[in-house]
Amino acid sequence: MCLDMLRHKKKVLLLLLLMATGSIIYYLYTLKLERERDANVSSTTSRLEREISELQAVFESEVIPDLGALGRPARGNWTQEELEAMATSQRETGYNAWLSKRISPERTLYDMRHRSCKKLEYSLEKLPSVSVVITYHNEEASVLLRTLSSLRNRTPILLLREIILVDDGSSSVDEKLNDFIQIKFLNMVRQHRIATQVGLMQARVAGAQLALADVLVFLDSHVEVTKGWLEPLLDPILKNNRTCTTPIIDTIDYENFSYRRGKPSRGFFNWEFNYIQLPLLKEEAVAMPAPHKNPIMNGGLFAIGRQWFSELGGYDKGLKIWGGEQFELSLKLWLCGGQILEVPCSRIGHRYRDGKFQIHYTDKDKKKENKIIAKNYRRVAEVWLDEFKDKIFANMPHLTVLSVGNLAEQRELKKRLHCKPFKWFLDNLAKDFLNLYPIIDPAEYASGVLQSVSSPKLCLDRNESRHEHPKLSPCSSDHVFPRAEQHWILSNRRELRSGLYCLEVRNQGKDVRIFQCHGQSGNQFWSYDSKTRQVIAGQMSNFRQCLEAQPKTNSVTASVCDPKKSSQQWKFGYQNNQ
Ligand code: UD2
Ligand code: MN
Repeated sequence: MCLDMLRHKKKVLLLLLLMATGSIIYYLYTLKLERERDANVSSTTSRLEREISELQAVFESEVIPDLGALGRPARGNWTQEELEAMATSQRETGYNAWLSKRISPERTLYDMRHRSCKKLEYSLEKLPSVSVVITYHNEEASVLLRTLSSLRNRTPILLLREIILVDDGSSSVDEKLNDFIQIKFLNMVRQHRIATQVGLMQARVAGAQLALADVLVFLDSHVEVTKGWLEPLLDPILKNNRTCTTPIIDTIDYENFSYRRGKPSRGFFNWEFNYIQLPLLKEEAVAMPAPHKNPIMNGGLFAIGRQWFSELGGYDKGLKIWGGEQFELSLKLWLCGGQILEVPCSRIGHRYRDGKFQIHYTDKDKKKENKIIAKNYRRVAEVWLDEFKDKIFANMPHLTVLSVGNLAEQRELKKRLHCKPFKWFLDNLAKDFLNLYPIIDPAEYASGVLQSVSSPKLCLDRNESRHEHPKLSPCSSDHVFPRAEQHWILSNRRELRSGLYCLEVRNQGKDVRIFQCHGQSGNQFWSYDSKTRQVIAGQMSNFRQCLEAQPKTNSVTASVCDPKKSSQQWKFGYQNNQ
């Protein structure tokens, strides 16, 4: 019995010894694993750190600390050489790209919200999270990085599910920049490249299709968001999921990158499809900074429920490259049961471009681009403006000679969603609009070249090089979409316009000159008689004179009208009564 107990004790002891040894071995093993992991982690961290600093050297080494901080104008004691570099970069891109590289992507911005906005409190758990969709075509690295940094630095992390960055067929892929974005913003940014440019509309739709969050926020690639920008944009969507919200768009100066306050407004378009801003209604101004109705969004910066965006079919697939999509989406939103609210407590800065700088998204071929934009406009007018489309066509007659493509899908959608007519939009959202932009009955209108009948190789040219003196120059081959200096529009105000300039008579009709359009009729009043082909100046019959070609001097004069004179006869590129 005693012997048995002794044997048993020995066994227990042995077992205990075995267990202890096992534990020690296990402990040592885990210690080793931990050490290895630590070594791995620190080698990964140092690798990451190394990579970051290498890439920082590529993209951020020129940054001058505090330059442009708080959104102040970025000024410095620049040398002559530096000033020239700035001017060159601005000529090439429409903004001071040279300076942009020197302003920190993490720069601070002054909080310019209305004081009552700063007091608003939101419960972040209740607000939906967002997928920010940014599309770009050939965007400058420093600009893109500042856009992303501002988002990371000024968005509550709980609400920012992801940033989807869509490269819409930029001419070259910057692998280094892509790596830098991945490392710098870790798993916040998802990059998607579309190999061949599809235009901002379809690129945004592609981004939206990748999105995971319930709310989409679309932004241009050259913006900076400011403190508290997101929460007030989400609140109205939470209350009504067919709401689209827009921030106040502040201005980032294209020359010195200063951050300037934008005004609250109600967006609209005039009868030439230019985006315009109407003043707030009285009651809206009083209720500031509460959200107010925004008939037409500016286009680039807005938040919308993912589901609602998809029910609306995203953007019309026939819209290409750039332009007009803001009208399409806004009209569709309002007419098909939704609403757009501008939210003054949310402010985002947008860097516009120098107005003199023309956008070039199609291989620098301006003419091709104008045609694409014109076609986009025509599609929007045909589908959404009903009988009011004629008001647009009266000002932009060239739209009517373009092939508009298939509209069946858009019309089907309009029916399916029981969308209201455009008249409802005018009556309910912009009664003041018609007072500001009255509908003038379209008179005869025409657009394109003015080709001399007596010298058919020559066309009227606004003569960019010799200010104010129009001339005759060899006609562009395309008579409806000629080059800009030969493109004349007989507007429904009866101006003979080329861009911002108008043809006018001076010295009791002796001289014909080019001057900025003054909109006062008078010496800028013209008509075109399609029977006699005369271009006639003056409103009163006793004051009428006709435009006459002087091919010997390649100039034009105004003379007593004589229908037999072929030098007074002109062919217009396109006339509405043809
Ligand atoms: C305004 C809008 C813009 C858009 C445009 C009309 C604002 C602040 N901006 O002009 O969002 O609605 O009106 O269409 O409201 N892009 C592409 N692919 C292209 C062309 C452009 O991804 O083929 C990108 C471009 O890089 C930019 C965005 O689309 O991020 C808008 O283009 P923009 O900045 O030239 O337009 P913007 O601000 O002059
Ligand atoms: Mn833009």
